[in-house]
Amino acid sequence: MDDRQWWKEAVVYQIYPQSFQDTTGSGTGDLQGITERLDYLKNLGVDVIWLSPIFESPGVDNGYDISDYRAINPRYGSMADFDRLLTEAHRRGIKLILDLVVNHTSDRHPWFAESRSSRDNPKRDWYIWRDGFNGGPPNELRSVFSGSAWRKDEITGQYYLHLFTIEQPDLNWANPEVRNAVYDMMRYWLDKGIDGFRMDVIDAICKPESALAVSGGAAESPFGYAGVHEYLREMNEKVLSRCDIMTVGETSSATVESALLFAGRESRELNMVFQFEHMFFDQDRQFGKWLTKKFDLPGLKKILDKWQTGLYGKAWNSLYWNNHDQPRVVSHFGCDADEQSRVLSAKMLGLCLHMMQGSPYIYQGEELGMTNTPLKSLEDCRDVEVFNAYRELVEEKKLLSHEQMMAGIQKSSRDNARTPMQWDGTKNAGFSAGTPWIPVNPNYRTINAALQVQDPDSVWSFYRRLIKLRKEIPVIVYGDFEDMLPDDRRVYAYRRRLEGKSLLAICNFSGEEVSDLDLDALGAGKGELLIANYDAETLDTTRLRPYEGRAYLVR
Ligand code: TEU
Repeated sequence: MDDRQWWKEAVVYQIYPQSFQDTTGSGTGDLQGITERLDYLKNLGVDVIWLSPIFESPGVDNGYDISDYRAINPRYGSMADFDRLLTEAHRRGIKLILDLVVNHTSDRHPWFAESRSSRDNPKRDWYIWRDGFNGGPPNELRSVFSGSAWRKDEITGQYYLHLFTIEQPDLNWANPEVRNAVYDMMRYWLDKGIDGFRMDVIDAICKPESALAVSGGAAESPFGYAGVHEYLREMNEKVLSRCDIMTVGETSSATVESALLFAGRESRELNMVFQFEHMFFDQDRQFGKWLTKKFDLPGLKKILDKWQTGLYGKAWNSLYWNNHDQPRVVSHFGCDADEQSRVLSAKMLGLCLHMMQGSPYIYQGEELGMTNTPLKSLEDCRDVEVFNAYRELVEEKKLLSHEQMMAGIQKSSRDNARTPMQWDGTKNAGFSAGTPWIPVNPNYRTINAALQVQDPDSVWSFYRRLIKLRKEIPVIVYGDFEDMLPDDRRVYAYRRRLEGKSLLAICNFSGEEVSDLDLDALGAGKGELLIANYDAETLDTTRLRPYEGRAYLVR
């Protein structure tokens, strides 16, 4: 068995504070609201909460543009509110990790104000400045949020690098002063008692010269540049290794090979990483998330199989379908066309993920089977990524029609994940007594926590049972992995084995009945049924009903 660690056995719940619970009527969630909902999370059974950024920020990218790493955004409350939240979480045995956003700061951070003030300011080299080329940007590097990754600053006439919005200038990690300032800030929060970090864009913090050259031409992307490992080993040695904490890197460039470095048992960098292959696999090569292909289960299985087997015994997987950047999984990989399909597919997706090897992450509302939200016009949207992409693809370059872009926004916009948590059927789903910063999903009267917490057949109760199983059955956490039907286009069936025990998970991703599989041959007949999304007495081994999910323990 892999060496036992608490973070390997933990289930993490991601909270997007802006949309979780508002207690002041501001229309924005706050820390007091999270504290008031801790018993809900304890009841669900999660072990760790990850808070998306709560720090001082102008909010251009909803808090991923930080202007003071040691101050709480007053929209969310005070440092006393944070201290109370941390105390109350720990009192309930729930750990708390923060979102470390140090690839870039806000352009309103004092560090950047100094850096941009003059070419010889002592903090000039805390950010990445280059001369232009022939009257334009230094090179053709592009921002993730559309357009050039270079912005000309009139004060000194040089360009600064921003891999995201122009309001998010990239820090220069090659400068040891920057690294030490980040490490000091990390220690500040660790000294307050937090239990770890989720590290934003951590695979892009090291920029090779080939990404920054003043050439006017193509430039190498910094995402995944190998130099990052030197910085992470230093961070581990100087900060992370001194505490019993959990760390997860957001690494959209990660491959199994690089993950073995980021999260390898011997690599002394991070505990695990978020890979993105299963999130990107159905995206268009040219238009990315704005044009997605039809769902392809074999494509998804191939990726997840590779990660399950590629890291086993060498590194640790994170497991997620959702976060604040992804559309709701029941709308993305399941079916939200009718209530029965929504509930069945939400449970099946939960079972498929939680029976795998790795630490599962639940994004707020996923445990309710929350769906994408109607985004019929740009007025329904709030995300800077959407507005930048629409301007570039529809208005400037005319590469997509308005209708094509709106269809892509409906399917893939991050706003789908950012509508308020649906607590109950009262005004604004119980999220706020004021006007929510983003409209509540209109289906909140039928999809909300109040309806589900008491209902043993709800998605919420199913997720609660999945979490409980993980605590009771070691093969779920530490077992190996084998895909039993790799070529089947409808069904994901895999086996986990550990010390003579084996677990079998069978998931019908299709809305059709499947009756041509020998489930007995897979071991279904001999096993003890652990959990299923149809009534146990109706199961048989000759068929799988639409979106049917089952897990068996085969002794
Ligand atoms: O996201 C980084 C990242 O990989 C994004 O490009 C992500 O793929 C994109 O948002 C999907 O459309 C992190 C944060 O999770 C995101 O919310 C921030 O906007 C971004 O970094 C900048 O901090």
